[in-house]
This record gives sequence, structure tokens and C-alpha cells, in this order.
Amino acid sequence: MTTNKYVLSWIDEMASMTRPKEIVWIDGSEEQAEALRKEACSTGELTKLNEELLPNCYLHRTAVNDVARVEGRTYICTPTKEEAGNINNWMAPDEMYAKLKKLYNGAMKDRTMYVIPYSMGVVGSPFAKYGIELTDSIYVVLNMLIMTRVGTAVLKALGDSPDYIKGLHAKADLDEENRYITHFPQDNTIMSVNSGYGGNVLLGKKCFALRIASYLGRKEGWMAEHMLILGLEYPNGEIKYITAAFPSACGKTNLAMLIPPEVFRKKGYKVWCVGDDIAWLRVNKEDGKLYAVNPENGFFGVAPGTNEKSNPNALATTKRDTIFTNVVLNTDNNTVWWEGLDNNPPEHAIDWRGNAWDYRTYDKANKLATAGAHPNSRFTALAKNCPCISSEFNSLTGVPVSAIIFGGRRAKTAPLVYQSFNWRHGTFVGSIMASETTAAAAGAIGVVRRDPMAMRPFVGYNMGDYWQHWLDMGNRPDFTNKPLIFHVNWFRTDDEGNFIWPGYGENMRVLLWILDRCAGKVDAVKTAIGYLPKPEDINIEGLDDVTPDTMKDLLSVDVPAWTADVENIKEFYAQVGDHVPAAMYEELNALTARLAKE
Ligand code: OXD
Ligand code: MN
Repeated sequence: MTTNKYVLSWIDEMASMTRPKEIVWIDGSEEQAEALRKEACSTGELTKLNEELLPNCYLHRTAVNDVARVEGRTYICTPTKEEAGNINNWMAPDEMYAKLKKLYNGAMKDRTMYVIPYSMGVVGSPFAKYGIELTDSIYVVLNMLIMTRVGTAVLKALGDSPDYIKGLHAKADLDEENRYITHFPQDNTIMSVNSGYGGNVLLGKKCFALRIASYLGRKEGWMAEHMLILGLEYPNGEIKYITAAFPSACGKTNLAMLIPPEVFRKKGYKVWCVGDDIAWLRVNKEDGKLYAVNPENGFFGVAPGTNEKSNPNALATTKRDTIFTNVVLNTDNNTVWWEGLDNNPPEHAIDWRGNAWDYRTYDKANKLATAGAHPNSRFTALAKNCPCISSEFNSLTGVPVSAIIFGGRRAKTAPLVYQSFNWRHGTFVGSIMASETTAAAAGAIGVVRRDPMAMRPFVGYNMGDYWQHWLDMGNRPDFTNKPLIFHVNWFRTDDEGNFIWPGYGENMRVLLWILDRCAGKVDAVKTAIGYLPKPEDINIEGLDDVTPDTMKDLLSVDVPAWTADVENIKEFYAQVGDHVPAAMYEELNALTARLAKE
């Protein structure tokens, strides 16, 4: 399929190490995909679901020890530890290559090696970057066919160039002790072994589009971020674009596909989804604005909790052409189910482990052991099947970003929304992003995990240098029309621990304030942490449970909580180490001084 000597010699090298029984090139055709689905069904790797109710949908179960990304076994292998920084696991490239060589040695014996040429971004667009993933898993091939743009067009666009990302994945024995997800940014190489779970093996996603791309972005003057992209359409047809970064499992997919509350819907407001997980951002020299593309082609969303209320658009997207992973199989009608889908769990079912499952045994206090679907079970669905997919989804140049939002899950510390003073302060706000653990997770409640820009597990180099890159972007003379940077918190609680903001579609009310700020249409209150809305400026029309008093609460700055947080931030900065830019410490000191004056 190609005469590219860089591609061919690398595949030769990988094949002589892994020794597959055959090599099959993935051309992106429906015929080949269908043949692979059939083959996977014949071996039990996939189960075909009810063709009438869920056309072209399949179920897959991973090994029980292989259900999530493994941050502890994810490595950035730069020549020096300093380049990877303290937040990443690091191993010297030679040492890691030697270790991997042993694990890959003959790992594809009696298996087929699939060669997947794929593009992150629209093939041929100025934003696009190409990759080739070698894998011995049909599940990976079929997921990549949804999540990325795959096939001969990619090889044609690559031509004779060596400029592609090499990715090698082998399931090997799925041995947890020898599971490695490794990145060699200087070699444009990703190597993954002993896993079959999405984030570890769909190498275009976290490994390429975030870790390697963030490294390339720094080198080449752009940004790869863990952000959704949405367009908010006003009744007059004007559309403004927002990107938002939240830690994993904090509702990015829900916000990206938001359905406006009825009062706004009736007036003609709409929200369009451009992406739910990753944004590649570039400064456009002509208008000085930041432009965003979503390099992916599908959604790899968390199933549990997705329902008609939380995200009807995501649910609709999963009704065809979808691969479900680790959800419940309803054996009465061959459909799928998960906790939080509806109140009708199937009478006869098989759980994510592959065992017969009786929903009556479900115990909320012991979710992991008794749930039918794994809490991290997923759907892999095509973006084009989403009812609210943006007409700009396939745009070659991306959408202009008016606002960047950071967010976390904080019971008290962060107000519903605040605006940073400027790009530098906004970078600081991103650097201190955090979430508190909830009762749902094992361990102590309310423990703060710092997750800067939601990129803690995804920066392919030193976190301090990554913050410096944000600052450097802000200092570019051609970046004249910067988005404003905000922080939101949908998870504020009262003293009894009840959420006081309804969230979901109602979050649109906050987006409207944000965009009004960007358009210079509304005033704000200057506080120690940033600009806050005047309570009356968040439109609560038709929202009965949020009284003006609650709104005041939501928009208050808890000075003691912030003062305590500053100590935690200092500890985190110390952990990031001596690459933390001086400007971030200046921002931290300025915040401390402003809090002291309150
Ligand atoms: C994540 C994901 O873990 O998107 O962030 O899967
Ligand atoms: Mn994510």
C-alpha cells in the first residue's frame, strides 16, 4: 500500500521482533472492516448485538485486570529525567527499549499484525498529523476505525516522508506486571504492551494526540490540550466557540453535547459539539485568534451515568456503529445496559466480567464488586452519528476560540465560575486545577488531586516547561486576539454535602455569562481570585431550585478554604520542581497577598 521506505523498514524491524504469522494492511474499507468484525465474532472477541435495535453495534469484554489507563505504568522516555519532569514516570530510552524488546520478542507468534495508517485531524489539513499503529488486536483495529481517520488516503498524504508517529501495540499475555505504555518523544515513537484496554492501546488518542502532540506542540509553537470544543449558537445564528478542560470523568462529554434548558431552546439557542476530549490549538497569524480542531473522529465515552437526562445526544450517538466495552449484556434481547442508563436493568444478563448477573445483588456501597457494568465501561462511537455534531467538525482550519474554561470538582473552594485577570493569570488558574475525591472512590473523601489543565497524566514532557509553553504562547506578538480564560465548578455543595447547582444543561447559563464577558457585554466583581459574576447576571429564568440566595452562595469566595488551598498548591509546585516558571510563583504570591487583604 506504500513505497515509503521509512514505513516499510520500520514495519520489517517490528515484525522481525514480534514475529507475526502474517501482516495485514488496513485500508479503511467497509468490506475489510466487516470481515474483521465477523472474524472477531467467530473467536468471541466481539459479540454482535441486536441488529434491529442497535445496528452494527458490538460488545467487547476486556480482561478483568485490564480495565483502565495505567498511569503507574505509563512512561515518558526522554534522554534525561529532567525533560520528563517529576510528574511523569521516566526511564532512559535505551533501558526501556531493552526491556520492551524482551517483552515483544515473539509476542505476535501465531497472531496477525495489523498495520493501521491513521490521521489525527482531517487528512490533508494543515492541522493533521499521521501515525501508523501496528497491533495484534482486531478490537484495536475496529476502535481505531471509529476514533481516527484510517486507510490508504493517509499513506498517500504521507507520501515518502518520515514524518509520522510510530506505534507498536502487542497484547502479549495481558500481564499486569509487565504492562508498559511508553513514549519516546524524540523518536516519534509509542510502544504499548500487555494491555487491551482503550486508553492504553488506541495509540492515536492519549499517547499520540496528547503526550507526543504536546511535545511536538511545544517544539512547533502550538498546543495539544485535554479539552472539549463546543459551539454555542445564538438565536440570530451567530456561533461562539469554547474549549474546556476538566479532569477525566468530570463531564466533558456531557458539556460538549449539552442540550440548552427549555427556556433557551425555545428562543433558538443551540449547542454544537466539535469534540469531547482533545483539542489542538494554533494561533492564526491573520486574525491573531486561537483556532481549535478536534483531531479525533469519534468518542470513547464513559457509559455509566450516560442517560436521557445527563446526555441524550451521547446516548443517541451510541445507537448504531458502536463498540461497547465492559457493559452489561441483556441476553433477552441482545442489547446493552449500564448503571445509570435507566431504571430497568435487564432480568437476564451477563456482567462485564462475563458472568450471569442479577441486578438485585447490586450494592451501592460495594459498586465495583456488584455493578453489572464496569464503572469505566465505554462506548466507542462515530462523531458523525452525534445529533449535535458541529458542521465545523471536519473543518480544515478549525474554529476560533472565544473562551477557555478550566474546571474541577470542588465542594467549597471554587465558585461556580470566575474569570482570570489575563492570560498569565489564566495559566496560573490552569496550573492549580484540582478535584476532590468523592464518596464514590475508595479512600478518604475530599482529598485534593492537582490536575493542571487536566493534563497531569498527558503531558509528554516536564510539567513546569509545559506551563512555560502556555506563558510563551501568551507572549507571542502575533497572538493579538486571545481567548479569555475562566474556571468553573459545577460541584459546589451545601453543608450537608448536597449539590447546590443543578448542572447538566443548566450549565449553559454559565456559558452565556462567559461569552458575554468575552463580548464585553457584562460587568463583573473583582475579587482576590479573579472576576466573578454579579449574582443577577447569571440568567436563572425558569430555574426554580436556584434561589437568589443560592446564587450568592455559589458565587462566594471562601477565603479560609482558599488560604488553606494555597498551602496545598505550594506543596504541589514543590513536587513539580524547579522548572516551575517564576511567573507562576509570582501569581501564587499575588494571590496570597490578595487573600490576606480580604
Ligand atoms: C480519559 C479518557 O481517561 O478520555 O481522560 O478516556
Ligand atoms: Mn479524556
